[in-house]
Amino acid sequence: MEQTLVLVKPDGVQRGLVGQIITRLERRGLKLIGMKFMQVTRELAASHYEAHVGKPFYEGLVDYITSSPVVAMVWEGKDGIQVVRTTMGATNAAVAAPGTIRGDFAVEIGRNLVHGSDGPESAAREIGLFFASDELVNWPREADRWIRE
Ligand code: DAT
Ligand code: MG
Repeated sequence: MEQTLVLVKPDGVQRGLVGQIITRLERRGLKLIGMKFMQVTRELAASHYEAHVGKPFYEGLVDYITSSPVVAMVWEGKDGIQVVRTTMGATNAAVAAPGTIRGDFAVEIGRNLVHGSDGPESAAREIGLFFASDELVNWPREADRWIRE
């Protein structure tokens, strides 16, 4: 079972889309195991986005993610990283497929509403940045046998 970090970014909180974004992940069949409402500091943003240091959009990206609170979550599921990313849609919301979060609610790359880890290493690293291990809840879900073989 994979775990992945999801952020509802400041635009998602400010636009009142937290519930709709969570609903889409829930109804896909992913399981929520951690959640907090928080302000991202510049220090945390720098760690989270360290792969993008030096890129032309980096400063704007840090300004954006620290501009207003976010909802940070850990979701779990079989192929959970990929399932979250396909539910989110393409990074550039202008070309994200309809039916995805970005394709339905966003229009550009710099206000793309959500973050989802892009692989197992980044997921482990990012979950560790945002959550202590005792903030993640291991719980049995009765619906699991109707969601997975
Ligand atoms: P993703 O968020 O889909 O994993 P990413 O990790 O490549 O995408 O980039 C992180 C964020 O940085 C992305 O959500 C939006 C921003 N970003 C990426 N490429 C960009 C670009 N070319 N111009 C402006 N912002 C960009
Ligand atoms: Mg990424």
